[in-house]
Amino acid sequence: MDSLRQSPSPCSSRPSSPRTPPCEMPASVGIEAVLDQLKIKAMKMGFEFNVMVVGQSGLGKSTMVNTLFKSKVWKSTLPGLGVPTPQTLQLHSVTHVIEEKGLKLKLTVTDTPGFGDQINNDKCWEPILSYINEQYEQYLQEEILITRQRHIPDTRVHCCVYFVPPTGHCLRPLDIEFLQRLCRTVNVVPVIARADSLTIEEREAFRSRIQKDLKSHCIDVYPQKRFDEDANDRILNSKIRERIPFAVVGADQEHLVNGRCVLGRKTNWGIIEVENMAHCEFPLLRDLLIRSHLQDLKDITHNIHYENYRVVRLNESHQLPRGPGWVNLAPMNLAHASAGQLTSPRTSKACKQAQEEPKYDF
Ligand SMILES: Nc1nc2c(ncn2[C@@H]2O[C@H](COP(=O)(O)OP(=O)(O)OP(=O)(O)O)[C@@H](O)[C@H]2O)c(=O)[nH]1
Ligand SMILES: [Mg+2]
Repeated sequence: MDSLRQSPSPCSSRPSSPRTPPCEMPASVGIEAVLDQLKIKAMKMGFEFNVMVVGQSGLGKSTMVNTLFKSKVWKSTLPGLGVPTPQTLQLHSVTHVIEEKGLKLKLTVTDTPGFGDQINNDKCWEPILSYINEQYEQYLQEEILITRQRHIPDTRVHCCVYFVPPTGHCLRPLDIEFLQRLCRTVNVVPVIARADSLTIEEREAFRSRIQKDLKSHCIDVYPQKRFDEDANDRILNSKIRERIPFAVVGADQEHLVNGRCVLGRKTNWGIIEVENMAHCEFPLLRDLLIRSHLQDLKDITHNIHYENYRVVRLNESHQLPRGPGWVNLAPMNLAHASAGQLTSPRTSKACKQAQEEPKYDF
């Protein structure tokens, strides 16, 4: 009898008769062990995470890349840190493997040349969007192979940090146009660059004006409200949405403050500590990227942005599949593909109208 009672038999829905012993619900079948399996698998595989920094020239993008690598979470010994950052002339990526408690994170930060210093800034977003789409294309080309790799290398941009100049006024037309295009292709987190040039009150006023501009121009930055999955997401993400754009300060030099070694900018009146929330919101940006939303950024990239790209590419291939799994994808010029391509199927009606102009220029 004892052994009968202990064995997990799925008969709880049947009414028990006086002859048959009453069936009890098994205490647990051990489903939670899946979590351990997932953890072990994740430890073996590691994570790939790719961030891109974009914005006008001189706003501190390259410095921020160094700040990210030098800050507490990603403390590393990258060669070349500490020397003055030269102007970025071409798009380039820095990859670093961070290991913590046996878990590996392959973090790639792509630095981009600043835009906006030309007289004609027409289509200055093209090289950036081309790069982002090239990464989707590479992934797609691997994915559609009949014999494909078990693990497709993921170079897709999971988050694009957009630097807004600290004008203190509102978003400039160029920022609006750039952001509208970026947001349809990638997760975008805007930041107020060089925030040390604004007073606390100016920062707050500037932030709320930017938030208003983003709303009125239907620029859906990360974390997007429409992708909140439940009430918990809504609560956590609403708090983040209230603080975006984060007012950040970048630095790649360490200084001694009260016996502590801190990352900061030295001024005549003291040190601006980048990891001190009383000084700037860099910790919020870092925590969003690495601590709280890394997997969500990856999921939205894969399930929404890449999916949009994939659907359009497969639809436009004009070739009927020749057998199971066969797709012929014509090569695409990612910088000059025709307007109207790669439209997000999930855009809301109101935003769709606003987004019809300008159209996609890949
Ligand atoms: N005050 C202040 N200066 C900063 C900040 N971040 C960077 N700088 C300085 O701004 C200058 C330009 O920084 P970079 O990081 O090269 O700027 P960038 O955006 O990469 O510039 P491009 O490569 O030309 O696009 C450097 O002298 C930095 O030390 C900041 O948060 N506050
Ligand atoms: Mg640079």
